[in-house]
Parts: sequence; structure tokens; C-alpha cells
Amino acid sequence: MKAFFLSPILLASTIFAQTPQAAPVSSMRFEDATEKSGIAFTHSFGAQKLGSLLESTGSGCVWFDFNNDGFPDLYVASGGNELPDGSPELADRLYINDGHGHFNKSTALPSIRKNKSAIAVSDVDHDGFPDVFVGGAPESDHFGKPYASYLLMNNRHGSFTVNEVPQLRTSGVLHSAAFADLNNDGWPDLVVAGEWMPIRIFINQHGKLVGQSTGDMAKQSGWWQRIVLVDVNGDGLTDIIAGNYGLNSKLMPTPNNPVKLFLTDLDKNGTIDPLLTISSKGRDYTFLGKGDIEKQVPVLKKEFLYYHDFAGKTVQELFGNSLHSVKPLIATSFSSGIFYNKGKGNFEFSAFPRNMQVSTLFAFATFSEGEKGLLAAGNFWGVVPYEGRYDADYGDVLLINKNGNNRYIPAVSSGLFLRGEVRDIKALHTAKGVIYAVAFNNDAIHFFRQQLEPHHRGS
Ligand SMILES: [Ca+2]
Ligand SMILES: [Ca+2]
Ligand SMILES: [Ca+2]
Ligand SMILES: [Ca+2]
Repeated sequence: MKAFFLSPILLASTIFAQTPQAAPVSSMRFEDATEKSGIAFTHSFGAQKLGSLLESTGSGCVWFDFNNDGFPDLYVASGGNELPDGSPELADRLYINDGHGHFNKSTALPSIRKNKSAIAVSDVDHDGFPDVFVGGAPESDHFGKPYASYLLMNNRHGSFTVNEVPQLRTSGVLHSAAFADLNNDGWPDLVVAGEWMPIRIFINQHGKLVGQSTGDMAKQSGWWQRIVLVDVNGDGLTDIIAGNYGLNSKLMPTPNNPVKLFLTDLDKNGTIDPLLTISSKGRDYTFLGKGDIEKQVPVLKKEFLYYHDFAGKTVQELFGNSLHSVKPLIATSFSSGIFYNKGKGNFEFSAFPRNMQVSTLFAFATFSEGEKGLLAAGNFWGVVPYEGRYDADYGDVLLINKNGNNRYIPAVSSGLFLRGEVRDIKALHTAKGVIYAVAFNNDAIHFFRQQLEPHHRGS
């Protein structure tokens, strides 16, 4: 079976919708500084396009000083392909920096021969040595089956001890993981997000990660692609910026009418036939029409000779015998936004404005010089399993106001004008201010400089 989730890493596109015209540069908040940067770099790794080269979250690789010798080492997580668990290629690699520009592959890394989709690093047990969270991914042939994620505890002697993260067996598709101290007790907590799952929080209790109930957040099962942990509103509590699938979709899940994916063998030939449903008044109907489902499962042609045998029927009425023992994957919200940390484990969701919901959001950065705000970008133009290509997002700037009156600045007037599939944004601090590095799928990294003109201050 083909992987039934968004796999941005391996996809590329050269299609652009009609391109809006930018306003004159002088009035812009951001200036494209790519040509002045002196860096020519394309976001790829051999034949594979990496989802997250710049960021310490997402699959791909991450730099951290494994052995505390002052030189950053490189951890490369494996996954995002069609290899079955157990394949030697799925073992991760750790390259130790010798401080002279040379890297030696470590033999100390435990060999977890499983697909992985997310990675995050933090000193979980406060011993001064960084530990690694490695998020699992479903095997393409076993999609929908629960799988494990791991915490690699750095034992200071050049190796790791592997622990499964308790309470994190999931059937969803984990895409993003990050550490931050959510409850201000000095211990880094873990947040993970993915498709067919809500955002999950694991509070660090003196070196042990313990799943936390998250109230309303648990009801927002989404197709989450990226989380970024930062104090957006400056109240001293770390918030969760969360990129979801977006709302420009025929799939419009709500808690009462979720989108579901039944993984069942409709024609009893031994392979799973994923059945995507939308709900109306609590009843589940196939998302694809009769013809498309018959293409997927030809034997059904004999069962439904006439359209009226199919139309208006729930999937339980159509396929009842095959479904009654199947627990579907569920999504209840595709809205991107910010979960504001209200303290004591409470989070309050603030959805992004409509303009920021036209596409899937993968990348975020914040700024707070003169004004407080957020950069966001995304796009997913590959083969979405269920729908056509999304409308384009050209880069979003959201000015955050303490009273909740956020102001949206479109790319045509902000200068943050991004054409393509953005996968990451990273703020780089320089003597002349902040530069934002923007990583595209299958394209060169672009750089944008924030322009702090007097007329922008306090606006
Ligand atoms: Ca090192
Ligand atoms: Ca540690
Ligand atoms: Ca904490
Ligand atoms: Ca906050």
C-alpha cells in the first residue's frame, strides 16, 4: 500500500499559480537578501530532499554536541521511505566532529532499525549531556498499526541507552517534535504532533517524560505538520505554534463530523484498502465516489451495479461487515494556529486568520524587534492522497497584539515573498540584525533581512 500521509520530503513541484505583484521595496518589513548573503545552498542530501535541515525538529538531521567537547556533532535519522522495519539502512548515524573539520561515524549509537519521522534534542535528565528523542513512523505496509518512539539517554561514556517513551504508542503519523520547558520548573518537556492525532505533551518529571492530559487540545486531532515552541505573547509561558493541513479543503472535519480513515480489507485479498470518509450529522460517507472506489477495489463493481445502490449510503451500510471491527483514524480539525499557554497545563487555541489557512503550514519564526510577530509559510504541492494541489501561500506575517487583535500582512506588502514549498524558517542573529533563512523543498535556501524602519516601530 502506498503511504497514506503527506510526505513532503520526497516531493517536488515547479508549478506556480498566478503570482501577485509585490509593492515597492522601500515600504517593506522584509528584504530579500539572498544575493547579498554569499551563500548558495540547495536544500538536499544526495537524492533525498530533507524536510528539516536547519531546525532541531522534524526528520532529517540535527547538530548537537554529543560528547560535550565543544564541537557540534551530527545525528542523521533514517526514515521517510518504503523500507520495512528491520532494514539495516534504517539505523541512524552519528558523526563525531574531531574539531579539525573531520567527522568520524560513531559505533556507539544503538541500532534502531525502524522508520523515523521526527527528532528533537535536549538534556532531559540534567546531567550536562544532550539526550535525543527519536519519533517513530509507520511502516508503509503496516499503516495504521501503533508504533513506538524512543528516548536515547546519553550515558556520558560515548553511548546511549534506549528507552521507549511510555504513553506514546500512536497510530497517527508523527511529524514534529520539540523540547521546551512548558511549566517553568527548569526541566525540558516534550511536545509531539502529527497526522491523525492531537498534539501531545509529555511533562519532564526529573528526567522522566510523562504524558499529560491536555483538555481541549486533545479534541483537536489534526494533520499537524510542524510545531514550534516559543513564548509568542511574551508572558513568560512558552506557547505552541502549530501548522496544520489548513481549511482550503473539501475535507472539513469538526469534532462532531470528523474525517476518518478506515483501514480494512474490503475485498478480502489480504491487502488493506484505506477508506476515507467524511461525516454529516454523525454519519460517515465515502469521500471518493463510486467510480474511484471501484478502481481501488474492482470486486465492488459486482456489488454495486447501479449508482443508486451506492448514493446516500453510509460506509457502514455499504461495507458493514468489513468495518465493524475496525477502529478508524480520526481527524477533527485542520485549522492552524497558536496554543497559548495559560499555565497549570491549560492551553487556549487561537486560530490563524483565514489568509493563513489557505495552505498547509510547515515553517514558523517569530520576531519581536519594534513589534511582535510571526512569520509563517508552507505549501504542499505534491500528490496529496485525497485531493488536488492546494492554493498557494506566499509567506505570511502576523503582527501579534496583546489584546488578541492580530494583524495579517500579506506577502505583497511585507516583502516576505516566498514562491515554492517552504519547509523551514530559521532566524539567524547577526551584528546587523536578524536574518531569516528560508528552506524550500527542492530549491535554494533564501535569506530575508528584517528592515526596522522608524515608521514600522510601534505600528
Ligand atoms: Ca562533540
Ligand atoms: Ca542528559
Ligand atoms: Ca518542565
Ligand atoms: Ca506565552
